[in-house]
Amino acid sequence: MDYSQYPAEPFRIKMVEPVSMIGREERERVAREAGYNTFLLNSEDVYIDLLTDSGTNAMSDRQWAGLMMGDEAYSGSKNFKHLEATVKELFGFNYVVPTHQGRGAENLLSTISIKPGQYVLGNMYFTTTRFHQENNGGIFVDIIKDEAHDASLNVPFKGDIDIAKLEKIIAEKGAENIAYVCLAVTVNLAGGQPVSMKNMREVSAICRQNKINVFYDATRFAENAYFIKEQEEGYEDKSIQEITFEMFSYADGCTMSGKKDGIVNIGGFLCLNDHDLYTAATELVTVFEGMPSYGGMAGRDMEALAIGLKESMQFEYIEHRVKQVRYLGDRLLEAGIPIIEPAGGHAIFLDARRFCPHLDQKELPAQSLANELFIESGVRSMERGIVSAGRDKETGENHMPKLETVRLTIPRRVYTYKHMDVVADAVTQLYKHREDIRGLRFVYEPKQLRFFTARFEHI
Ligand code: PM9
Repeated sequence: MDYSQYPAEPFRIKMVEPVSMIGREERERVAREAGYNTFLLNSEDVYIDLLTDSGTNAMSDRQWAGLMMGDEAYSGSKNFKHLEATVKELFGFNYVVPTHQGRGAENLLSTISIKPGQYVLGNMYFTTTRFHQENNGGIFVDIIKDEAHDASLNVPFKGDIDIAKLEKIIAEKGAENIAYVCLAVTVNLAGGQPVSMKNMREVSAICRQNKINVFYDATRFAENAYFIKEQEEGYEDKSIQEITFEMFSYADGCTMSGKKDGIVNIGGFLCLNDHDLYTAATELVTVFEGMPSYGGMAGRDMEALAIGLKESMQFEYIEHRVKQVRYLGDRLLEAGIPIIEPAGGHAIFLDARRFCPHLDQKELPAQSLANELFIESGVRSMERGIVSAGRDKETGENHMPKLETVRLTIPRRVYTYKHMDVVADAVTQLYKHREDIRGLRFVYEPKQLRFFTARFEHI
């Protein structure tokens, strides 16, 4: 192994959580009982859990110590003051409203910023984000560059917004009919692909000229900042903190799920610069989350998040984080496995279209592949294809995303390179008999965010 290409873990392990593997027959049984939905498996039946990097992170000794400093006053907790000061220092926004997790912030932002019938522009959709936008009468339009929809195209900054698409839709629909631009850093469903600083600067200039707000989905901001440092000219000598601050200087606010780059198990927040919007958010947060000084979070959790945000910007941490993900991608590519290229910041996405060319998209190839990987090896992953994409709100027809993928998501500071080897070997083994993978169909389809709780059977 090349230790500079794949740096060793920049931490020592102080506490462990034993894992074990059940046998293949049992895995077949529990997968069937879970309706062939990996979300519905019991954690204790899973060997290596790559379902998500959301809330599954290992906190540091400093964060655990922070939990003991929880000020659980109903209002005005000192941990809120710490979180607020940290977010203002790192991101530079005027106002911070805590929420129980990212979708709480999305609910607030969509409700206060979208008038029914307005367009919301984004660099590819995210499930909960688009749900809240559409639930508030918004019409979502994807304006990411076309490259992002091509899994095998290996080019940097595949998360960039297509400037021509942005200008075209403003000209066609009129700036007053656009609620805001939602710019995700990184883009989860495109494979964890980053957005370049150049693109953020251009988007901001156009939107400011047209008086359109730009709100970031900041969920994986630190990973995005690392890619800029590594790959964008002029940023190699800047710190992650400097890059982060510049990134957010081009935005009018952001939603944040602390469960990812905040390196905690729960929490999130909404940031805003505009005082009127902030006032509207504080009025609404009391209805859905709690007082504006806790927004559904315990004091101790706000403390852990304040500390985690700073830790995620330490160079040794974030370099290891991104390169560990890349290591898994490199191992899979060496074995000839089709994945989204280049490797993103939080996960490796198997390209189910090329993995299972014998299955039509309507036979849910990624859902089937995620299940077979669990049965083969005890490794849990997540479908990110037609099932996740859901149905068009107007027509009721299935969205048919070009990317039909299975996400192997790496929790932060939880698994080692050896675990990545085990995962790569498991996928490689399955690839050898991939034509045995059978399609699935729904037996229960929830009306919204169907992927979480749907149930399936073999065709
Ligand atoms: N992401 C993930 O596994 C957890 C829920 S969906 C399976 O990737 C982005 C880019 C996310 C995200 C959650 C949220 C919502 C917003 N934006 O889960 O509500 O990746 O904290 O955040 C998940 P919360």
